[in-house]
Amino acid sequence: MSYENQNVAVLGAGLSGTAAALLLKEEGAHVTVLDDAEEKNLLKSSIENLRTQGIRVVCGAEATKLAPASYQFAVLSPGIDPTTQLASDFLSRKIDIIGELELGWRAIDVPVIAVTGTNGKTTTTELLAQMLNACGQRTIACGNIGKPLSEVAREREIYDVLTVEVSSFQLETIRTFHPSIAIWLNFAPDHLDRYRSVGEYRAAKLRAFENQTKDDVAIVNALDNFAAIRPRQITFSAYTHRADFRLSEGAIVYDGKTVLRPSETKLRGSHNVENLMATLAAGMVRRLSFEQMAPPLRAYEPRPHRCELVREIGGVDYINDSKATNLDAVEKALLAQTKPVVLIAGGKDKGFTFEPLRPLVQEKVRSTILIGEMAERIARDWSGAVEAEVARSLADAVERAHDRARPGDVVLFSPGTSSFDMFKSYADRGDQFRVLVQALPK
Ligand code: UMA
Repeated sequence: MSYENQNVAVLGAGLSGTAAALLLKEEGAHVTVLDDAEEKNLLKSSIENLRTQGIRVVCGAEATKLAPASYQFAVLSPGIDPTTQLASDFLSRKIDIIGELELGWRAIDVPVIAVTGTNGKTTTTELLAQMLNACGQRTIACGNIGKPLSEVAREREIYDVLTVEVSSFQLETIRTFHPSIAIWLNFAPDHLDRYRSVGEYRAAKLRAFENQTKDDVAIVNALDNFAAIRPRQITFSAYTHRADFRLSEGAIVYDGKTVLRPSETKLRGSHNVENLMATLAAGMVRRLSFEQMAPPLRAYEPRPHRCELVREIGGVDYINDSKATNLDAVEKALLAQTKPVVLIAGGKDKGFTFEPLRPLVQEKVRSTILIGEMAERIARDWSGAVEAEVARSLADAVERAHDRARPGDVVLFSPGTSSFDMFKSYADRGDQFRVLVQALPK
């Protein structure tokens, strides 16, 4: 698609904004990147690169003072809430706004597998991409996983299919984005600091199916309900037998036949069984045989920060689950534990209470150490259910956990909310936890 001589504003100078700006520039547009953070707080090399390519970059308070009327349309980065001044100035003047995912989609000519869900998106996207490549179908894991679709479009590599992790933030601003296969892993409350209700969050995610037709496929969790969508549905579940892919005597079964034993893979927990099921279903739609798919699935190494065993010290396992940024993820991590847990949790206030975890915490957790903005709130939510203490920092929390844990326990760092009150990202938070644990005495 050509944007020759169009004036386009790109909102946000992060990964998405940079990729969108470079793609638009290559397609002939006059591009201005607006970011309301001070320039000194942005990645210098990235801003310099944009300017070298002839892209105007305006940061800080100046960014919200430019006249939106001079732009034909704007591209919004997913992390920018459309109600912020930067975005709403465009919306109120009826300037067309699309998201970076939509921009990338318009520039590619390859079928897309979209992976969404509250948890498991990144694991499934990566698992699927590795499996497809191992089976000779050229693909790349991209989207919310870290490499924006617009960057993939600009690189012009040849792929048979793209494996795209899609977040609710990205789906909010699609128009024509049309995956031939859409995977819906699961749904649980999250991002309530951005959405007014759980229903609003779900509605954003459901847009993954919006442009699908009856010739497309939706691979969906059998415990969810999708009566109103058009694509053919393939269901999976580790919890009910009323699903196309289901569990029987520890094996994943399809059409009455065992297709894979999850215990032969390096993934653990029922949530990962469902991630494997969804991956097998997508491979099946792509006409792969289960015999072809099993070896790469068995070889897959889980990513860091997802129930990652960091170290064992004096009979205590230290587990980094920093990727747990919502309650559903903590629930899954706790359910996967067979030993008494010393739990480190807490972080940014995302607008939800930790109360729903109370019964499970009472059952599985011996002691909790709480950090971040939400520490006091969680202590109140779990008061009387479990011993709780508030730590001053992650270092203090790790030291306290080391003191509390007895041989045979597990210290589980599963925060249950995002990291941005104390860290750059969940990965930064998990890396810091790992370093602190490695430094503990034997
Ligand atoms: N900014 C503003 N005004 C605002 C908010 C942000 O100007 O009100 C600016 C910031 O100063 C910054 C830029 O916008 O310079 C950041 O944009 P962004 O938050 O959209 O982040 P990107 O670097 O573009 O990364 C985004 C995704 N981030 C979010 O959705 C928050 C990345 O997902 C994704 O990997 C990347 O695009 C590539 O597609 C991260 C994420 O946390 C991993 N996603 C959420 C999740 O998984 O829960 C949805």
